[in-house]
Amino acid sequence: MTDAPPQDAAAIRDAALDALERAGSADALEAWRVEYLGRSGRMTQVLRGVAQLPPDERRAAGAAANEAKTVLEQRLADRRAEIEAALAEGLGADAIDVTLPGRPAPNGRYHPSTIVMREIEAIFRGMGFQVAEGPEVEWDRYNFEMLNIPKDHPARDMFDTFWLDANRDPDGGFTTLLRTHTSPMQARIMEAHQPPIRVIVPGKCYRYEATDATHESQFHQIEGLAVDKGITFANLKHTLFQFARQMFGPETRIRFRCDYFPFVEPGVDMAIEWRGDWLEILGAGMVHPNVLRAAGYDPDVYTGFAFGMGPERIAMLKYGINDVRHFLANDVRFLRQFR
Ligand code: FA5
Repeated sequence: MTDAPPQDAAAIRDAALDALERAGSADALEAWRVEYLGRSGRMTQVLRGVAQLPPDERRAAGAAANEAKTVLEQRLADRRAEIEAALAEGLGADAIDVTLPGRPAPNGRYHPSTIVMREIEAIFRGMGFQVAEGPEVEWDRYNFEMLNIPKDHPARDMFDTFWLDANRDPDGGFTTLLRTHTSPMQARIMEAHQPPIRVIVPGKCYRYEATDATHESQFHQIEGLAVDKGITFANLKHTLFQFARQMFGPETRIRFRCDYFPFVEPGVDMAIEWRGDWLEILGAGMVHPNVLRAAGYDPDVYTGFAFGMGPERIAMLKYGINDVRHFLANDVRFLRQFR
């Protein structure tokens, strides 16, 4: 309560309306309400002051004060609505439309070579093979010599080689290269371990090829090697037969034909029957006695089999890919077809 003389309701109303126009936020509106219409607000005080007026003035002053208060309340409500509408409009501009379809965040995928190599690895792991990896920059000694391919051996022509200039022998000949196959790991593994050995070796290989639909200069191979007492060609056949059935289906037929690789004897290539055709998928054979000997094994005690396959060629069969060059072209339209 205040003892101050009653103020002019109309003057306060006009000042209040003026201030209300300048209040531009919900907080400013609330401050305005407290100032004019709150418990001790200025208009509230005018109304209370009416009681102190002489009786003959009360009725008119009371009516004027009540009317002024009603005007202020009404205008406050309008102003509140205006500010809320402006706020909603502003929000609307930045609002998130939850009905829009989401922007896709594409997941990465495995490369088809990786998919096929993992599948092959899983099959051989299931048959008790370990998985090993070896260097892509290799010595002539492992890539050729220990595999029964001495210098000047014509079989070197089977492998168009990227030679490296890093090391030369005393005659100036190259001694290092990008491995042309995963077979050097046969020699490395036998040199470092004693039988029994059952291992597969996935990895990159390089050949100085004129590339075409079935030849890339970089590709993968998966080498297989089993060495023990009493390993026979029947073990090789059985292992590869089981592999083919798991990889290509339980009805898959396989065919072996004689082939020549200096590091096996006898040597074969294996084909599978695929959509009515026989397609070669790997080279294999019994580890040559010279290779066992070079690694320090006695070929009269130990025998072994080895094979080498190209996962890109296998992926081409499985997925119907018509050109090996797609694998390294890095075209996402090709790559996103595989998962
Ligand atoms: C070899 O490389 C032998 N080391 C395989 C082997 C291992 C035989 C153990 C006996 C015992 P070959 O050159 O055929 O063999 O290659 C084997 C596989 O590698 C081929 O069947 C093919 O699938 C793949 N391959 C070879 N060259 C290329 C190439 N340029 N592009 C893509 N894949 C290739």
